[in-house]
Amino acid sequence: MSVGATTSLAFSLTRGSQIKGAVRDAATGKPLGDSIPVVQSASGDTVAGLTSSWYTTCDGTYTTRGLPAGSYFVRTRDWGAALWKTSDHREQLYDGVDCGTGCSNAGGTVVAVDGTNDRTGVDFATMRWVRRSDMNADRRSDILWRHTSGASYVWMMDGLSLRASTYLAPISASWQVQAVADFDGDREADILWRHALGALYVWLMDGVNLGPGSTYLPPIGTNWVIQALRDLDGDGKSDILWRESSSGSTYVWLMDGATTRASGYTTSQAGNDWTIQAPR
Ligand SMILES: [Ca+2]
Ligand SMILES: [Ca+2]
Ligand SMILES: [Ca+2]
Repeated sequence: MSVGATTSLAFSLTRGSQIKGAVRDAATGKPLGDSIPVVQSASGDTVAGLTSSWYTTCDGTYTTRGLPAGSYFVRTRDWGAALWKTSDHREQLYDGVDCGTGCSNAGGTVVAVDGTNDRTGVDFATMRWVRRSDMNADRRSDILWRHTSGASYVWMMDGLSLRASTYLAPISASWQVQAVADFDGDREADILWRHALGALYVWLMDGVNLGPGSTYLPPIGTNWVIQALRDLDGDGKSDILWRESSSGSTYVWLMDGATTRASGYTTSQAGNDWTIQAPR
């Protein structure tokens, strides 16, 4: 038996190109730290093992390293989608092609690199999924029924079909559904009730069940009418846009679950001869 060293195992490494960019929310411009830029070859194969930064960091930026010279397509992917959960943002193919989920390269702009120099500015501005009455966070709006007796019933929809259906907790017919919106940002719709006398109550839903934290909201006169429930500050939680019926004044509650985190008149006001068309 001989013992010795093997010599002259030489490597010649090529640096490769980097593709750099950022992913932001299209509506707010806020950086998205939950996206995964995916690099694919022109034939559609994912370029595996070459990304040292799989996901965007908290400032929304990303860098993929070690790319040999070639032509690539780059698209965003969401952490949620990667984990087989519901994603927050639609996927996007560079340059600006919105494709919801499962992007193909059709219509995308080629990102060419020479294997040495970096390519910067491969940026994305992606849209948040619109969910208005999605009770089970599957990105499909569901249908909430109310019977004349006061009973509430949900159809979990998938296109034309029902995935499931069930009654909700009983509540007096004196309470009316004001809106269905996601107040706590868990992607599952919550229910805002208003009593005939004006009281407000939020059901923070866990699917079709009442979750913890369901409670009354602060009192407000019945001359104030809910105009819309939308996310006005981009934190992923629906807020409440109020309008006073006689003056037309607009007032906002920024919500965090069933808590009014902040509130105030909008800094500009419009007279009653103006009607809000969106959001509604
Ligand atoms: Ca749904
Ligand atoms: Ca919710
Ligand atoms: Ca909000």
